[in-house]
Amino acid sequence: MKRVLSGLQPSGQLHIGNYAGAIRQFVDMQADHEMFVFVASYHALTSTRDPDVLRANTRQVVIDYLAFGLDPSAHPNTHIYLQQDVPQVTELAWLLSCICPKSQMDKATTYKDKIARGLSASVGLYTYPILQAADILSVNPDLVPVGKDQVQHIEITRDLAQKFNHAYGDVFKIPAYKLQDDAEVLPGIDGQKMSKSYGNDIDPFMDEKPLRKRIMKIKTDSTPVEDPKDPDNCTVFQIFRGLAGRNDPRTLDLANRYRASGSQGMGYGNAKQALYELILDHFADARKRRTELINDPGYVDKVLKDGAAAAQEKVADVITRARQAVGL
Ligand code: AQP
Repeated sequence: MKRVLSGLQPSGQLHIGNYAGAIRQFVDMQADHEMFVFVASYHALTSTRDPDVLRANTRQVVIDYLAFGLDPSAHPNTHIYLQQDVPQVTELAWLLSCICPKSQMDKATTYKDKIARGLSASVGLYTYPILQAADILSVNPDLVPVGKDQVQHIEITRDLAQKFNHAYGDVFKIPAYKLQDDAEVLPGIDGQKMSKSYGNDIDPFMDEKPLRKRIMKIKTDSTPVEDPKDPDNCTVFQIFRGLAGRNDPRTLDLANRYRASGSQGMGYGNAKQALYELILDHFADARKRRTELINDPGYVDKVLKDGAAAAQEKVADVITRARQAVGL
């Protein structure tokens, strides 16, 4: 059984981009993979300064992983844990940072994107890919499922692992990455990449009324109802396609409605309504499960305790070998 590692930052409420680009793959993989899925709480410190907010978001990500369908009780090989429960990853990050050329961090595009969008240019944000590499390498995974925007970070991880092995002997397995078949970066309501911390996200767990209001706010152009529209240039359609799937009959049908004209023409309001209904339908089970989980904190605590123990076992082995290799 192949081992898989992935994680998300608790930098805000998870959104449908996180689900479509990442979590959906974890859920699909758990039947026949050993899953290590963590909550990247150290990483979230690059953007979150309020301790209560960090604590609440961290807990919420765990609940949402479970609500979206990660299920350690049905799949004993699925382990969910908090990054702070394996603090050895920060030591590993230091060992990796000592073999990482500064120029490699200079090239990281997510750092530039995040600065451009207003995050403070901390050293932590700058070396974020090194800590991510440490997270990955710490459990010796075979495979890392990613969204398109994270591919560069996995390339950095593979490169650092190779550099380390070259300098000190074989310590790390070089992990492969897996892009979801028709993975897309979902835009947010402003047309930019949907992100937890940019105020442009769609939270699939919102109550129906505010959810619909949010979807109606998605930015569109002013093409009149009776004119044909290009679905590929429309944020509403891009989100719909990312969630339903490129070849799903509902996506193909909506694309045809965009292209229709005259009395058959469709207004953007109808496309938004279709997206709203898709979200309610797609997340119906997850929304129900989430309410149950919020009322069962004991179960969530147990998931985290078991997950931390499973991760600790793997990390202890890797860090011991890495320390010996460098001469500590
Ligand atoms: N808009 C998106 N479309 C598709 N996939 C996405 N992912 C994030 N946004 C989209 C995928 O979700 C995972 C999230 O990883 P992360 O939480 O470590 O950081 P991120 O990519 O920086 O996520 P956000 O939502 O944009 O958060 P903030 O605002 O904190 O930066 C990754 O697998 C990513 O590909």
